[in-house]
Amino acid sequence: MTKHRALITGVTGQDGAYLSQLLLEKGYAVHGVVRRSASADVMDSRARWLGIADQIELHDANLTDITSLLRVFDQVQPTEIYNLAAQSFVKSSWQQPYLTGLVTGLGAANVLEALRISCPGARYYQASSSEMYGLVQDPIQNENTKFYPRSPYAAAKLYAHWLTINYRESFNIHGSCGILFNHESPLRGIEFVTRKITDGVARIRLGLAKTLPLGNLEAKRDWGHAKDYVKAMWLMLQQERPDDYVVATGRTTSVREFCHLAFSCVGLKADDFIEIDDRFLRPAEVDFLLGDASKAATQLGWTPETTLEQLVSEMVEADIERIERGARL
Ligand code: NAP
Ligand code: G4F
Repeated sequence: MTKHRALITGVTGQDGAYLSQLLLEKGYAVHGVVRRSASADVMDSRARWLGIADQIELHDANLTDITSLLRVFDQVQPTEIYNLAAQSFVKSSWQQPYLTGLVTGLGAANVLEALRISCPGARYYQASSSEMYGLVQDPIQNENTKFYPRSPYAAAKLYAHWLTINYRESFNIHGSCGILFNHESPLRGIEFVTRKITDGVARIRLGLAKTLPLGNLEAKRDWGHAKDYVKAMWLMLQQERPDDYVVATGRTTSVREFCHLAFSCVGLKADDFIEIDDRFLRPAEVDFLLGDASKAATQLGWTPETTLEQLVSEMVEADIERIERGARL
C-alpha cells in the first residue's frame, strides 16, 4: 500500500481538483468521495480540465449518509482526510437552509465520526470559511477575531468548525481548520461572482452578450488563487500539532473594482456593461473581509504567490478560450 493515502470529500469541486493535483505531484494515492449524479458526464470535469481524472480513485458516498462514509473509510484507510464537501454557495443557503445545515454542518459530524470509528489516526482538514466572520468584529480578521455569521451557510460552517476543535480536544484527533478567505480560479463555479464576471466579460468580448447583471457592487473580498490555497491545506496536515489558521492575501477589493480589472483585460470599460439586478442581492450581506495570514506565514511558511491582477487575467483568458472551444465547465 502507498504510504500516503488522501481521501478528499468534495473532490469534484474547485478546491478538490487543485488539491488532488498537488497531492498527486507529491506521490499520494488520491481517493475522492463523489455523490451519485444523473449528470455523470460532468462529474469529473474539473479533474479532466487539469488532466488528472484517470489518476483519482472515486468512491460513491454522500456526506449525509454515514454508512456510505464508513464503508469508504474502511476500504481506503486514508492517512489524511480533507473535508471539502459542502453546499458552498452562500446565496442558496437562504433558499435551502435545512440542506445547507445537513451537508455543510452535520456532514462534517458524519465525517469526523467515520474517522473516529474507522481510522482514528488519520489527519483531518476542515474547510472553514472567512464567511464565519460575517459582520466583522475586527478591521482585519485573524484567528482571534470573534465570529458573527450572517447566513445559514456561515452558521453551518461555524458548527463544523467548532466540532472539529471539539473532536481535537475530546478524542485527541489530529484535526485542523483552515479559515480560508475567498479563493478563485478558472475552475470556480459559474454562480460565484468572480467567475460570473470573467465569463460575462468573455461573452461580451466575443459578441455573445451585451450586459452583465450583478447585485451588490460595493461588497469587498480578500480574493486569492485556489491553487495557492490548497498548499496551505496540505501544510496544515504536515504539522506535528493540529491547529487553526487564517489563509488570505491581506488585500481587499470591491466587486466593482474586480469588474474594472476584468473588463480592462479585454480593453473594455465595466461601466458600459454592468446592470444592477436586485435578484442578486442577499437578505443579509457580508460587506467587508480582509484576512491576516501572518500565523500561516510564520508557522506553515505559507504565503500567496498569485496577485489579483494575475488571477483575473488567467480567469478571463480561460473563459475566452473555453467559449471559443465550446467546452463545458
Ligand atoms: P465547490 O466547488 O462548491 O465544491 C463543493 C463540493 O462538495 C463538490 O465536490 C460537491 O459535489 C460536494 N458536495 C456537496 N454536497 C455533497 C454531499 N451531500 N455529499 C458529498 N459531496 C457533496 O467548493 P470549493 O470552492 O471547492 O470549496 C471547497 C470547500 O471550502 C467548501 O466546503 C467551501 O464551503 C469551503 N470554502 C471555500 C472557499 C472559497 O472561496 N472557494 C472559502 C472558504 C471555504 P458535486 O460536484 O456533486 O456538487
Ligand atoms: O462570489 P460570492 O458568491 O462569494 P461569497 O458569498 O463571498 O462566498 C464564497 O466565499 C466564502 C469565503 O468567504 C466561502 F466560504 C463560500 O463557500 C464561497 O466560496 O459573492 C461575493 C460577493 C458577495 O458580497 C455578493 O453579494 O459578491 C457579491 N455579488 C454581487 N453581485 C454577487 C453578485 N455574488 C454573486 N454570486 N452573484 C452576483 O451577481
